Amino acid sequence: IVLPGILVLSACGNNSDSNTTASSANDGIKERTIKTGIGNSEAHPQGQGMNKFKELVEEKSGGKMKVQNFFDATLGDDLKMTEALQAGTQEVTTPSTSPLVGMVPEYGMLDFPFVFNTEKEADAILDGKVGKQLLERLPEQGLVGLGYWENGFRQLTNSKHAVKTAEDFKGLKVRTMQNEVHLDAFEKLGANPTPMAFSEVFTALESGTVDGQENPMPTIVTQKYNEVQSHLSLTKHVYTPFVFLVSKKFWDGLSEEEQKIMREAAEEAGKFQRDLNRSENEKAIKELEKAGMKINEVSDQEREKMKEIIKPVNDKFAEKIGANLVDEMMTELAKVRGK
Ligand code: KDG
Repeated sequence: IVLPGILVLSACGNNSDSNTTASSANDGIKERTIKTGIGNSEAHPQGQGMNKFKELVEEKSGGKMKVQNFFDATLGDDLKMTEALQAGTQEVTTPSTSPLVGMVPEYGMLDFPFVFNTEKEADAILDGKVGKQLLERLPEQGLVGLGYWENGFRQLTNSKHAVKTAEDFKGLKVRTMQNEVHLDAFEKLGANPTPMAFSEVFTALESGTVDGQENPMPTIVTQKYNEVQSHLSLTKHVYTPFVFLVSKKFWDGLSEEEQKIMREAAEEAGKFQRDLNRSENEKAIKELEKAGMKINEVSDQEREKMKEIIKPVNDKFAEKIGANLVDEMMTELAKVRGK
Protein backbone atom coordinates (compact mmCIF):
# COMPACT_ATOMS: atom_id res chain seq x y z
CA ILE A 1 0.00 0.00 0.00
CA VAL A 2 2.89 2.35 0.83
CA LEU A 3 4.83 1.49 -2.32
CA PRO A 4 2.71 3.37 -4.88
CA GLY A 5 3.13 6.51 -2.78
CA ILE A 6 6.91 6.22 -2.93
CA LEU A 7 6.77 5.61 -6.66
CA VAL A 8 4.71 8.73 -7.21
CA LEU A 9 7.16 10.71 -5.09
CA SER A 10 10.19 9.67 -7.11
CA ALA A 11 8.36 10.10 -10.42
CA CYS A 12 7.64 13.70 -9.45
CA GLY A 13 11.24 14.15 -8.42
CA ASN A 14 12.20 16.48 -11.21
CA ASN A 15 12.54 19.30 -8.72
CA SER A 16 15.92 19.89 -7.12
CA ASP A 17 14.81 18.68 -3.69
CA SER A 18 16.84 15.51 -3.28
CA ASN A 19 16.17 15.14 0.45
CA THR A 20 12.88 13.37 -0.10
CA THR A 21 11.95 10.11 1.60
CA ALA A 22 12.25 8.51 -1.80
CA SER A 23 15.95 9.24 -2.15
CA SER A 24 16.92 8.46 1.43
CA ALA A 25 15.12 5.13 1.08
CA ASN A 26 17.36 4.68 -1.90
CA ASP A 27 20.81 4.66 -0.30
CA GLY A 28 23.62 2.34 -1.30
CA ILE A 29 24.18 0.67 -4.64
CA LYS A 30 21.47 -1.23 -6.47
CA GLU A 31 21.56 -3.65 -9.39
CA ARG A 32 21.11 -1.39 -12.41
CA THR A 33 21.61 -1.46 -16.15
CA ILE A 34 22.78 1.71 -17.83
CA LYS A 35 22.17 1.80 -21.56
CA THR A 36 24.45 4.19 -23.46
CA GLY A 37 24.58 5.09 -27.14
CA ILE A 38 26.77 7.10 -29.49
CA GLY A 39 26.87 7.76 -33.24
CA ASN A 40 30.56 6.94 -33.66
CA SER A 41 32.02 3.44 -33.87
CA GLU A 42 33.59 1.49 -31.03
CA ALA A 43 37.04 2.06 -32.57
CA HIS A 44 36.66 5.86 -32.30
CA PRO A 45 38.18 7.45 -29.15
CA GLN A 46 34.60 8.26 -28.12
CA GLY A 47 33.74 4.53 -28.32
CA GLN A 48 36.91 3.66 -26.41
CA GLY A 49 35.95 6.27 -23.82
CA MET A 50 32.52 4.66 -23.39
CA ASN A 51 34.24 1.31 -22.86
CA LYS A 52 36.43 2.94 -20.20
CA PHE A 53 33.29 4.41 -18.56
CA LYS A 54 31.73 0.93 -18.49
CA GLU A 55 34.87 -0.58 -16.95
CA LEU A 56 35.00 2.14 -14.25
CA VAL A 57 31.30 2.06 -13.30
CA GLU A 58 31.30 -1.72 -13.05
CA GLU A 59 34.49 -1.72 -11.00
CA LYS A 60 33.43 1.09 -8.65
CA SER A 61 30.01 -0.46 -8.04
CA GLY A 62 31.42 -3.92 -7.38
CA GLY A 63 29.64 -5.17 -10.52
CA LYS A 64 26.18 -4.07 -9.38
CA MET A 65 25.79 -1.31 -11.94
CA LYS A 66 26.14 -2.69 -15.45
CA VAL A 67 26.80 -0.56 -18.52
CA GLN A 68 25.59 -1.66 -21.93
CA ASN A 69 27.21 0.33 -24.75
CA PHE A 70 25.65 0.77 -28.19
CA PHE A 71 27.76 2.24 -31.01
CA ASP A 72 27.21 3.33 -34.65
CA ALA A 73 23.90 5.09 -33.95
CA THR A 74 22.15 1.76 -33.36
CA LEU A 75 19.99 3.55 -30.77
CA GLY A 76 19.57 6.54 -33.13
CA ASP A 77 21.41 9.78 -33.83
CA ASP A 78 22.40 12.46 -31.30
CA LEU A 79 19.02 14.19 -31.18
CA LYS A 80 16.96 11.01 -31.02
CA MET A 81 19.10 9.59 -28.20
CA THR A 82 18.94 12.86 -26.27
CA GLU A 83 15.14 12.78 -26.55
CA ALA A 84 15.22 9.18 -25.28
CA LEU A 85 17.13 10.44 -22.23
CA GLN A 86 14.47 13.09 -21.64
CA ALA A 87 11.79 10.40 -21.88
CA GLY A 88 13.77 8.13 -19.55
CA THR A 89 14.04 5.25 -22.03
CA GLN A 90 17.85 5.53 -22.35
CA GLU A 91 20.26 6.46 -19.56
CA VAL A 92 23.39 7.95 -21.18
CA THR A 93 24.61 9.52 -24.43
CA THR A 94 27.55 11.79 -25.31
CA PRO A 95 26.38 13.86 -28.29
CA SER A 96 28.00 16.80 -29.98
CA THR A 97 26.67 19.94 -28.33
CA SER A 98 25.84 21.38 -31.79
CA PRO A 99 22.56 19.54 -32.47
CA LEU A 100 21.38 20.40 -28.93
CA VAL A 101 20.97 24.13 -29.63
CA GLY A 102 17.21 23.67 -30.03
CA MET A 103 17.13 22.65 -26.34
CA VAL A 104 19.93 24.85 -24.98
CA PRO A 105 20.45 27.81 -27.37
CA GLU A 106 23.51 28.97 -25.36
CA TYR A 107 25.44 25.97 -26.68
CA GLY A 108 25.49 27.83 -30.00
CA MET A 109 28.41 29.93 -28.80
CA LEU A 110 30.69 26.90 -28.93
CA ASP A 111 29.78 26.63 -32.62
CA PHE A 112 31.32 29.98 -33.53
CA PRO A 113 33.99 29.23 -36.11
CA PHE A 114 37.61 30.05 -35.28
CA VAL A 115 36.93 30.88 -31.62
CA PHE A 116 39.35 28.31 -30.18
CA ASN A 117 42.90 28.00 -31.49
CA THR A 118 44.11 25.12 -29.36
CA GLU A 119 42.73 22.24 -27.32
CA LYS A 120 44.14 23.92 -24.23
CA GLU A 121 41.87 26.90 -24.85
CA ALA A 122 38.86 24.65 -25.36
CA ASP A 123 39.63 22.76 -22.11
CA ALA A 124 39.91 26.01 -20.16
CA ILE A 125 36.48 27.19 -21.32
CA LEU A 126 34.68 23.86 -21.09
CA ASP A 127 36.13 22.84 -17.71
CA GLY A 128 35.82 26.36 -16.34
CA LYS A 129 32.97 28.67 -15.35
CA VAL A 130 31.48 29.04 -18.82
CA GLY A 131 31.26 25.29 -19.43
CA LYS A 132 29.70 24.87 -16.00
CA GLN A 133 27.06 27.53 -16.67
CA LEU A 134 26.12 25.72 -19.85
CA LEU A 135 25.78 22.42 -17.95
CA GLU A 136 23.45 24.20 -15.53
CA ARG A 137 21.01 24.83 -18.40
CA LEU A 138 20.51 21.09 -18.87
CA PRO A 139 18.34 19.96 -15.91
CA GLU A 140 15.38 22.10 -17.03
CA GLN A 141 15.55 20.04 -20.24
CA GLY A 142 15.37 16.75 -18.35
CA LEU A 143 19.11 16.18 -18.73
CA VAL A 144 22.10 16.09 -16.38
CA GLY A 145 25.53 16.97 -17.81
CA LEU A 146 28.61 15.39 -16.25
CA GLY A 147 31.23 17.31 -18.23
CA TYR A 148 32.76 17.50 -21.67
CA TRP A 149 34.58 14.99 -23.78
CA GLU A 150 36.41 15.83 -27.00
CA ASN A 151 35.08 15.66 -30.52
CA GLY A 152 37.74 18.09 -31.71
CA PHE A 153 38.75 20.54 -34.40
CA ARG A 154 36.72 19.95 -37.52
CA GLN A 155 38.39 19.55 -40.91
CA LEU A 156 36.79 19.61 -44.34
CA THR A 157 36.74 16.70 -46.81
CA ASN A 158 35.22 16.74 -50.29
CA SER A 159 35.22 14.99 -53.63
CA LYS A 160 35.82 18.04 -55.85
CA HIS A 161 38.96 20.03 -55.11
CA ALA A 162 41.44 21.17 -52.46
CA VAL A 163 40.10 23.96 -50.24
CA LYS A 164 42.95 26.37 -49.56
CA THR A 165 41.21 29.73 -49.67
CA ALA A 166 37.81 31.13 -48.69
CA GLU A 167 37.01 31.27 -52.44
CA ASP A 168 37.35 27.49 -52.68
CA PHE A 169 34.21 26.94 -50.57
CA LYS A 170 32.05 28.45 -53.30
CA GLY A 171 29.44 26.06 -54.67
CA LEU A 172 30.52 23.06 -52.55
CA LYS A 173 27.61 21.05 -51.19
CA VAL A 174 28.66 20.35 -47.61
CA ARG A 175 26.87 18.26 -45.00
CA THR A 176 26.74 20.09 -41.68
CA MET A 177 25.33 19.13 -38.31
CA GLN A 178 21.77 20.27 -37.55
CA ASN A 179 22.86 23.65 -36.25
CA GLU A 180 22.03 27.19 -37.39
CA VAL A 181 25.47 28.69 -36.72
CA HIS A 182 27.18 26.08 -38.90
CA LEU A 183 24.56 26.53 -41.63
CA ASP A 184 24.92 30.30 -41.73
CA ALA A 185 28.71 30.18 -41.58
CA PHE A 186 28.99 27.83 -44.56
CA GLU A 187 26.47 29.91 -46.47
CA LYS A 188 28.52 33.05 -45.82
CA LEU A 189 31.52 31.30 -47.34
CA GLY A 190 29.47 30.59 -50.45
CA ALA A 191 29.02 26.85 -49.88
CA ASN A 192 25.67 25.03 -50.01
CA PRO A 193 25.28 23.54 -46.54
CA THR A 194 22.94 20.58 -46.05
CA PRO A 195 22.09 19.68 -42.45
CA MET A 196 21.91 15.95 -41.88
CA ALA A 197 22.09 13.40 -39.07
CA PHE A 198 25.45 11.70 -38.61
CA SER A 199 24.44 8.16 -39.60
CA GLU A 200 23.33 9.35 -43.05
CA VAL A 201 26.62 11.01 -43.97
CA PHE A 202 28.57 8.15 -45.56
CA THR A 203 25.74 7.24 -47.96
CA ALA A 204 25.15 10.90 -48.84
CA LEU A 205 28.84 11.28 -49.74
CA GLU A 206 28.88 8.01 -51.67
CA SER A 207 25.77 8.84 -53.71
CA GLY A 208 26.94 12.40 -54.36
CA THR A 209 23.96 13.98 -52.58
CA VAL A 210 26.63 16.16 -51.00
CA ASP A 211 30.21 16.84 -52.14
CA GLY A 212 31.75 17.03 -48.71
CA GLN A 213 31.47 16.98 -44.94
CA GLU A 214 33.42 18.27 -41.97
CA ASN A 215 34.47 16.33 -38.89
CA PRO A 216 37.54 15.87 -36.68
CA MET A 217 40.30 13.48 -37.84
CA PRO A 218 39.38 10.45 -35.67
CA THR A 219 35.87 10.47 -37.20
CA ILE A 220 37.13 10.86 -40.78
CA VAL A 221 39.34 7.79 -40.27
CA THR A 222 36.93 5.55 -38.38
CA GLN A 223 34.00 6.37 -40.69
CA LYS A 224 36.31 5.62 -43.68
CA TYR A 225 35.24 8.82 -45.44
CA ASN A 226 38.46 8.52 -47.49
CA GLU A 227 36.71 5.76 -49.48
CA VAL A 228 34.26 8.34 -50.84
CA GLN A 229 36.25 11.59 -50.53
CA SER A 230 39.43 12.53 -52.39
CA HIS A 231 40.44 15.77 -50.63
CA LEU A 232 41.12 16.61 -47.01
CA SER A 233 41.70 20.28 -46.21
CA LEU A 234 43.00 21.11 -42.74
CA THR A 235 40.64 24.04 -42.19
CA LYS A 236 40.42 23.57 -38.39
CA HIS A 237 37.40 25.85 -38.69
CA VAL A 238 35.60 25.01 -35.47
CA TYR A 239 36.14 23.01 -32.26
CA THR A 240 33.07 21.08 -31.16
CA PRO A 241 32.89 19.11 -27.89
CA PHE A 242 30.86 16.14 -26.76
CA VAL A 243 28.77 16.57 -23.62
CA PHE A 244 28.29 13.63 -21.26
CA LEU A 245 24.53 13.45 -20.70
CA VAL A 246 22.50 11.38 -18.24
CA SER A 247 18.71 11.11 -18.23
CA LYS A 248 17.46 13.27 -15.35
CA LYS A 249 14.64 10.81 -14.74
CA PHE A 250 17.26 8.10 -14.18
CA TRP A 251 19.66 10.37 -12.25
CA ASP A 252 17.02 11.49 -9.75
CA GLY A 253 16.37 7.87 -8.83
CA LEU A 254 20.03 7.20 -8.00
CA SER A 255 21.45 7.29 -4.48
CA GLU A 256 24.24 9.76 -3.71
CA GLU A 257 26.73 6.92 -3.80
CA GLU A 258 25.56 5.84 -7.23
CA GLN A 259 25.65 9.42 -8.53
CA LYS A 260 29.22 9.73 -7.26
CA ILE A 261 30.23 6.59 -9.15
CA MET A 262 28.69 7.95 -12.36
CA ARG A 263 30.34 11.36 -11.92
CA GLU A 264 33.79 9.96 -11.22
CA ALA A 265 33.60 7.43 -14.03
CA ALA A 266 32.47 10.06 -16.57
CA GLU A 267 35.31 12.35 -15.51
CA GLU A 268 38.05 9.71 -15.46
CA ALA A 269 36.90 8.19 -18.75
CA GLY A 270 36.75 11.73 -20.16
CA LYS A 271 40.42 12.37 -19.38
CA PHE A 272 41.33 9.09 -21.03
CA GLN A 273 39.13 9.93 -24.04
CA ARG A 274 40.63 13.41 -24.57
CA ASP A 275 44.19 12.06 -24.47
CA LEU A 276 43.38 9.27 -26.89
CA ASN A 277 41.58 11.64 -29.26
CA ARG A 278 44.58 13.96 -29.32
CA SER A 279 47.09 11.22 -30.06
CA GLU A 280 44.79 9.79 -32.78
CA ASN A 281 44.69 13.18 -34.51
CA GLU A 282 48.29 12.99 -35.64
CA LYS A 283 48.19 9.30 -36.56
CA ALA A 284 45.06 9.83 -38.64
CA ILE A 285 46.66 12.33 -41.03
CA LYS A 286 49.45 9.86 -41.87
CA GLU A 287 46.97 7.02 -42.28
CA LEU A 288 44.77 8.98 -44.67
CA GLU A 289 47.73 10.14 -46.71
CA LYS A 290 48.80 6.52 -47.07
CA ALA A 291 45.27 5.61 -48.12
CA GLY A 292 45.64 8.06 -51.02
CA MET A 293 43.79 11.16 -49.81
CA LYS A 294 45.11 14.49 -51.08
CA ILE A 295 45.76 16.53 -47.97
CA ASN A 296 46.39 20.26 -47.84
CA GLU A 297 47.14 22.75 -45.08
CA VAL A 298 45.33 26.08 -44.85
CA SER A 299 47.56 29.05 -44.06
CA ASP A 300 46.90 31.21 -41.00
CA GLN A 301 46.43 34.13 -43.35
CA GLU A 302 43.63 32.34 -45.22
CA ARG A 303 42.01 31.20 -41.98
CA GLU A 304 42.04 34.84 -40.88
CA LYS A 305 40.20 35.79 -44.11
CA MET A 306 37.60 33.06 -43.52
CA LYS A 307 37.17 34.31 -39.97
CA GLU A 308 36.53 37.86 -41.24
CA ILE A 309 33.86 36.64 -43.70
CA ILE A 310 32.09 34.64 -40.98
CA LYS A 311 32.29 37.40 -38.32
CA PRO A 312 28.74 38.76 -38.96
CA VAL A 313 27.36 35.26 -38.26
CA ASN A 314 29.10 35.09 -34.88
CA ASP A 315 27.95 38.63 -34.06
CA LYS A 316 24.32 37.84 -34.95
CA PHE A 317 24.22 34.72 -32.79
CA ALA A 318 26.10 36.36 -29.93
CA GLU A 319 23.23 38.82 -29.70
CA LYS A 320 20.65 36.03 -29.83
CA ILE A 321 22.43 33.90 -27.22
CA GLY A 322 23.19 36.75 -24.85
CA ALA A 323 26.21 38.97 -25.19
CA ASN A 324 27.11 38.54 -21.48
CA LEU A 325 27.88 34.86 -21.68
CA VAL A 326 29.75 35.28 -24.96
CA ASP A 327 31.77 38.17 -23.48
CA GLU A 328 32.60 36.01 -20.49
CA MET A 329 33.93 33.31 -22.82
CA MET A 330 36.03 35.83 -24.74
CA THR A 331 37.42 37.32 -21.49
CA GLU A 332 38.34 33.84 -20.22
CA LEU A 333 39.98 33.04 -23.55
CA ALA A 334 42.04 36.22 -23.41
CA LYS A 335 43.27 35.14 -19.95
CA VAL A 336 44.31 31.71 -21.21
CA ARG A 337 46.15 33.40 -24.07
CA GLY A 338 47.90 35.63 -21.56
CA LYS A 339 46.48 38.81 -23.10
O1 KDG B 1 28.91 9.92 -31.73
C1 KDG B 1 28.93 11.26 -32.10
C2 KDG B 1 28.23 11.48 -33.39
O2 KDG B 1 26.90 11.08 -33.21
C3 KDG B 1 28.22 12.93 -33.84
O3 KDG B 1 28.11 13.81 -32.75
C4 KDG B 1 29.47 13.22 -34.61
O4 KDG B 1 30.31 15.38 -34.92
C5 KDG B 1 29.50 14.56 -35.27
C6 KDG B 1 28.63 14.83 -36.44
O5 KDG B 1 29.21 15.31 -37.41
O6 KDG B 1 27.43 14.59 -36.44
